[in-house]
Amino acid sequence: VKIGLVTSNENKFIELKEIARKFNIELELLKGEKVEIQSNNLEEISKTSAYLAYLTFKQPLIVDDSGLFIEALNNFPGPYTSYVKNTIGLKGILKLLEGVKNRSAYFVTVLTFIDGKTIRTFEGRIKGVISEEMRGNFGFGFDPIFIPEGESRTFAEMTLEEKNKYSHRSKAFAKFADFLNSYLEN
Ligand code: ITT
Repeated sequence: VKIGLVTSNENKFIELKEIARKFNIELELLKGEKVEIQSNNLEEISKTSAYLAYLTFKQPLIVDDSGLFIEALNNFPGPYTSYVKNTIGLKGILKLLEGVKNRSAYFVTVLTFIDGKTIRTFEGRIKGVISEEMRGNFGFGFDPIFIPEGESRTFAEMTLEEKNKYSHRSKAFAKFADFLNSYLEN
């Protein structure tokens, strides 16, 4: 089967395409700016984006909405992760955490699937810690400062395949693939 992915972030597509391949799902990049409402709830944002994208593309598609939640910052930036990336950036986050002992954080991806008959969301989460400094050149976004649980390397120090083994995105996609299998049978 072929499913569209609406995103402006090519790195997401590269990751998801590889994850999808393992489930025999072909992902097609539908390049475009998603409409993102402002809300404190990632699921609500993801669902609305999917719905609005469907009105444009009118084909079975998914959108991926992700965020980084930092415990010591009361889960900031969460739904505002993209805005924070474009404003204070990774350096700004490291600065906010200077001298802070609790560096626990988690990444969440909420995938929404829509096809005109149904709309479903799938969540994936990975716990970890924020590193003391930026490390690594792979990946994108906040990867250079996020160390997943049980690892000593940041996501940006891992190959695509290694990151995919742990990532929030893979976990969300695995749930979606599971759903899609039984959905297509009926
Ligand atoms: P689209 O909305 O067009 O899909 P985006 O990059 O704006 O692309 P999000 O709003 O979901 O996507 O992303 C929020 C921010 O989180 C953004 O700055 C990303 O760089 C970052 N991000 C998302 N997934 C990430 C990951 O796996 N590793 C590191 N940073 C990530």
